[in-house]
Amino acid sequence: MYQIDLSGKHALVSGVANKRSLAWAIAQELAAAGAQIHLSYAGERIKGNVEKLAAEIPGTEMYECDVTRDESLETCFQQVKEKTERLDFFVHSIAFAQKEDLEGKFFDTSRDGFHLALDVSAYSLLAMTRHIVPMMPEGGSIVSMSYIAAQRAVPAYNVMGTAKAGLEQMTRQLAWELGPEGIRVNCISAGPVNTLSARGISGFTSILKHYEERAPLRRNVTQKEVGTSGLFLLTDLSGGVTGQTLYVDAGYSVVL
Ligand code: NAD
Ligand code: IMJ
Repeated sequence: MYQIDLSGKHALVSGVANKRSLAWAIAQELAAAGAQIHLSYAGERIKGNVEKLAAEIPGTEMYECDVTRDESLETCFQQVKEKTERLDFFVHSIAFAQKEDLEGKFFDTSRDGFHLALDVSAYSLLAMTRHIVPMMPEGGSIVSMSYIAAQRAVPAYNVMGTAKAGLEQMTRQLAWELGPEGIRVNCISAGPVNTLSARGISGFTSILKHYEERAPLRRNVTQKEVGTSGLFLLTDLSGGVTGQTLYVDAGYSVVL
């Protein structure tokens, strides 16, 4: 029987807000394979939620990390280092744009709105990776979360598409830079999943229906499927894979 044993391995997973979060799906798969889980969360407002989830996986550590603030990043990684000197896996599952920038005209995006979306959703991968690389002296694996709007025009996704295009480019550039250190860097381009970040979007239900009709599998992907793909990209199962964007979208992206 084939078994993945991650006991003794440490994973830092960012972006858990509640039980629907894609980050939580990946954390659950890592934990089921035996990894020690470290969760970073955005702030006080969601701490209670994350505490309840963390309690489901005994031994899980939690750290506050608002990626827009350098002091918060510093404090977070100081605290992580007090718990573990080594990390094997890092999951970046963070995105944010102002609501108004996901509704109006793309060309009306303000300078501040553009900066905020790119700062939270793309730059934060660099800022966190900078802290993580020294904690992966014997190699490791990094995964972030993208969406097809990085490559295609998608109604209303606007500045988030710019951020995801950046994230996919950063995945390739980091893969090149960190390959010699034995660190692989990939991203998952997920089909739509009903999470906090998706459900507020006007017309989200019709987007789910559109995927169901058009995707080769004639259905939407599940949170669990994003979780198991995360496990694949993080572990040696995907040993030869780096710099890639893996579409976990029921095949939607291959169809005209
Ligand atoms: P989610 O709302 O559960 O996760 C988004 C996370 O970003 C939250 O935990 C939130 O706290 C965090 N965040 C926002 N601002 C932050 C900040 N300043 N500092 C730290 N954290 C911050 O929703 P999700 O759908 O699980 O999103 C996770 C990732 O998956 C995002 O990158 C998203 O773009 C991507 N994604 C989602 C879908 C989907 O349909 N749900 C599809 C493709 C890609
Ligand atoms: C988001 C906006 C527009 C269309 C969208 C999405 N589609 C999907 C999403 C079709 C699937 C969800 N998604 C992939 C995201 O990355 C969402 C990011 C996001 C969501 C919000 C909502 C609340 C808010 N700011 C946000 N910032 C980023 O205030």
